[in-house]
Amino acid sequence: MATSEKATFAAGCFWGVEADFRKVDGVLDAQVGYIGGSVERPTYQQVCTDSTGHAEAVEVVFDPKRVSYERLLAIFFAMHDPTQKNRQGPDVGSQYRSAVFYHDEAQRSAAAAKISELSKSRAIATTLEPAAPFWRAEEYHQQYHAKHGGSCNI
Ligand code: MHO
Repeated sequence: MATSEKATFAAGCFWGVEADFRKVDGVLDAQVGYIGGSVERPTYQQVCTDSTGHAEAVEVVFDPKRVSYERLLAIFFAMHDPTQKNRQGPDVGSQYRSAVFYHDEAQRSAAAAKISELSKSRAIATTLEPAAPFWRAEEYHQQYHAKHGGSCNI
């Protein structure tokens, strides 16, 4: 088993998503960025307009011996409301969509299984998308909560 793997999730404003994943045991690193759109090197300004197709996302590097991908999926679904389509609380637009960007077939099938399990009790809006180029966001967005304190949805 490799010593580290990547997982990429979108769950609304990426500030809080990064902070939550950084607290997880076995998560080695995390960065915020944009994924799943059509423009190269998008800026926050561009992504904000909801015209590039990108989602605000977090790329997590984890040690699979310490935390499983399934556990990261469970944490992801618990940290946001996956029933909201193209929004998360006050933040509205496809850039705030709930999405799992899978890096391989094992991740795709684990995420698909989790989505179908959750779908038994409520309508899940989470999209399952292949990992595409991940564009690291501007430095001031990295570890935003750690730098500024506070939480999201403001
Ligand atoms: N409602 C938040 C969203 C920021 S997030 C990086 C704000 O504008 O403060 O999309």
